[in-house]
Amino acid sequence: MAKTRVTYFDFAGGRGEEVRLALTIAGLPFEDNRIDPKTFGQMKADLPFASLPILEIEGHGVFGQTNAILRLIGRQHGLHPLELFEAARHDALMDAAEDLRHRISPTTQIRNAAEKTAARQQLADDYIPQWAHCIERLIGEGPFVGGAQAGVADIKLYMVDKWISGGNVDDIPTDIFDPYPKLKAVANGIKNHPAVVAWYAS
Ligand SMILES: N[C@@H](CCC(=O)N[C@@H](CS)C(=O)NCC(=O)O)C(=O)O
Repeated sequence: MAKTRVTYFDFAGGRGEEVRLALTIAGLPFEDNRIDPKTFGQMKADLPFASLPILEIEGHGVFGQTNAILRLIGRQHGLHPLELFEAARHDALMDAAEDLRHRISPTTQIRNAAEKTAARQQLADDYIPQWAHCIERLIGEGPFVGGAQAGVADIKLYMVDKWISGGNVDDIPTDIFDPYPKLKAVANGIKNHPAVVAWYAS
């Protein structure tokens, strides 16, 4: 089997954790290369997109862009649809997870505390409920995006829910996704997936 290595920062969240979980659910052994942010600057210029995560597969090269990595793993291991129209629905949800990140992440750079709170309250009042409503409409019968089987789109939604419902973003209520049972079912399905439970227990 080709050697596989994931490189990301040393925490159980963000885009790198999505890749780790995809490989974990796929049952694919991988080297979990966790780097110190202090050393990131030295490697940045050599990365495909000057960012992490990256996935290295022996004999195939180095891959960047999280959703592309997830789709690669997903298609290889039955975690992403091969049928084009169904894949487009999963892809849309994956890209929407990135949209949400791109709305919230810039608020971490706001130095003024009152301004930061106001920006996040605005997101909590407006953008995030609209986002969750759109996600809820697209999920289908559940419990996962593709029905009975978990896939990489579910991992993306799980990570978003873990980030926000886990209280990691001040001023955004941790129960903001509670009115969206399909989204919560997806998140809980990944959280309680036997491979994920085993991953966090190890
Ligand atoms: N579109 C890229 C974004 C990657 C990204 O921004 N990664 C962050 C960590 S989650 C990073 O490397 N930040 C450091 C930097 O950009 O200097 C992806 O989806 O992989």
